[in-house]
Amino acid sequence: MIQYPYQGKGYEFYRDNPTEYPRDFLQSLFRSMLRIRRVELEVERRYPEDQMKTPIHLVIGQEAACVGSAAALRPTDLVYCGHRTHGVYLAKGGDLKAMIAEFFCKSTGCVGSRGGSMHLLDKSVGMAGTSAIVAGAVPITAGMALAAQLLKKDTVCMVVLGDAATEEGATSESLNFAALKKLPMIFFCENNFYSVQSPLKFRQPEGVEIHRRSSGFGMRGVCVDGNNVLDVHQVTKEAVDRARRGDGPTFIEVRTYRCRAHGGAGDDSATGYRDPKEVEAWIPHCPVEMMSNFLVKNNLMTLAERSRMEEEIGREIQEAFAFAQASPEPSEEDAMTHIYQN
Ligand SMILES: Cc1ncc(C[n+]2csc(CCOP(=O)(O)OP(=O)(O)O)c2C)c(N)n1
Repeated sequence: MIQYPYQGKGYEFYRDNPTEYPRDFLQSLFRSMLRIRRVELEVERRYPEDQMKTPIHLVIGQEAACVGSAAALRPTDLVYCGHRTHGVYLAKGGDLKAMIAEFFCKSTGCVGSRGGSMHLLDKSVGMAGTSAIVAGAVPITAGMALAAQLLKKDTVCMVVLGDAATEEGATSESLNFAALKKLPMIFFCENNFYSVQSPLKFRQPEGVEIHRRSSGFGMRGVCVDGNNVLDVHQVTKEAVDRARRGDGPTFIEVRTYRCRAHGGAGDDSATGYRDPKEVEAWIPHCPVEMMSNFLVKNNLMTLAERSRMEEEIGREIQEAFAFAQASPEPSEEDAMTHIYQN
């Protein structure tokens, strides 16, 4: 029998009392996950055409982590994340057309074609930035949280990091500093058990639980099933409330699974670093389908409502690609803007 890396209660059932959330809210969580999934599938389908001149890191399988956490934040709260950006950016409210245009290196891209998929940002919704340097986002977010604290702003700052980013010194330093200063910050760790093709078991001592490390820094650490959007939302909301009250940072570990290759389109399990059966074993725990089943079973969404969402999202995605492809290339003069020289 295949051992799942983690079997949270979300794999068997959702929260005991699902109706504590309004129907509209529950549907919006589902819709947001479905939208990310559909965008990712379309990006993946078109990627081999080689028109998108950017590396990509698909988030298929990890949608609940992106959506559940972002839904606990206000638009004015700030999020910074690593290289797996698409889901976090969209969940935080980033503009889809500008994201796709960025992939196509067009002037209408969210950073004017300067960054590609690993440097998305949309300040209008608090998507403060993303970084290709593993753990690079962590001290930057601690700095943003320090600024918010010093300026007495009511802002919570969340960094989204992978399990490998917890192995970097910058993360340890930031944990210490954030705990010391009681920063209004959340360390949101998406543990998908892999760093490129290196499984966690080759990188960290057996028995280590990532979220427990934070207690060594004097910081609260919690862990939930990252494929259960309601559990993710619940723990993030608690962390946000604590941070806003001035009670300091929280480290959240959510356990989830990357269903595609580390980078690019398709699955690379056949190269031998993970058993393709492990990937298959996660299919029944798909965050999108689990939430869909839960909503339908509890009469919180009809299949007709889901079909309508699929249609609307499908149209929106086609429009975003058409917009990106019809957009102009950046001009030569534009290459000289935002450049610092003294
Ligand atoms: C400082 C640094 N070291 C190495 C790399 C190469 N690299 C890119 S992504 C990655 C793995 C990151 O794994 P994780 O943080 O768990 O995130 P995931 O890809 O699983 O979402 C590595 C080692 C890098 N970009 N930056």
